[in-house]
Amino acid sequence: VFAAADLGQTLVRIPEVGTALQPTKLSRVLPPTALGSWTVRDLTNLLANVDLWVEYSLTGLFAPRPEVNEGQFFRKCMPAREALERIAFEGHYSVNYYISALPLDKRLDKIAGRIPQFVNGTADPPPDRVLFIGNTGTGSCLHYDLPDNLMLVLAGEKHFLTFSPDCSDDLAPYSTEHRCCNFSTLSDAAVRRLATSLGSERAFEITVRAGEILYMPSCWWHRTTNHGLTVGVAHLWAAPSAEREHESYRRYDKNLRPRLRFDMSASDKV
Ligand SMILES: O=C(O)CCC(=O)C(=O)O
Repeated sequence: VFAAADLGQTLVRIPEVGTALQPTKLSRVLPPTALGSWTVRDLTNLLANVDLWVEYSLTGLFAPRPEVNEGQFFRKCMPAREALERIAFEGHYSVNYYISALPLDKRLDKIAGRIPQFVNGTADPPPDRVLFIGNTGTGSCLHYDLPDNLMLVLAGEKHFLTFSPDCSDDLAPYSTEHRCCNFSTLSDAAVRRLATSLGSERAFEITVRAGEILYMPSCWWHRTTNHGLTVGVAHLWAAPSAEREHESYRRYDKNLRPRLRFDMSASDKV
């Protein structure tokens, strides 16, 4: 991945990560002027009355695992204003709310326009940019993606626990009709135990702070947790290496498809 961010007059070239195809923070940190302000008030003004999907649960990590999570993890469509209030005051509600993987370029022009534009080595912008907004304790359970990802953290702090692609057999992936095999069925406690038992080349942690950019290569497993009100944008490009991995990605899909079903489009189940 070779990316650049257009910061007004200056084109900042982010150095190529090189041949070390493992999750790496890029050496370039975006200056505060390029990050902008991302308080709850700013976000509320920018999103105004947009309706969006919010994940929520009593425990922090939203985990779409129907066999264990029935009745524990939910999604609901609500006005952004309400979602952001719940995120800001989650301690008061005793529930974790997470705006997760919200497509940025389709409906959220005002926010999209404030985020530095990244391009790859052939000057293509990412086909997908998705937004994550959550408070302390929220995050995403262990999964991997086929595209390469540059995760830009605009506010707060995002912790990644990553596992190399060759750990897949230890991580018990599953698939559904809607999803590929890219989610683990292990509990979060089991994921953390496994990480300590594997060598640091196969499993390690990275903290990404406001202004920092993490390169997450295709097919690397990752689990995230947010600290403080955290705003992050994932920039997703399908790299040539994704093509090579495509077969193993599909393999689990075929083998595991009949076992589990989960309807991500289902609305609030409370
Ligand atoms: O920030 C998050 O919670 C998840 C980010 C992520 O896993 C992704 O973009 O693939």
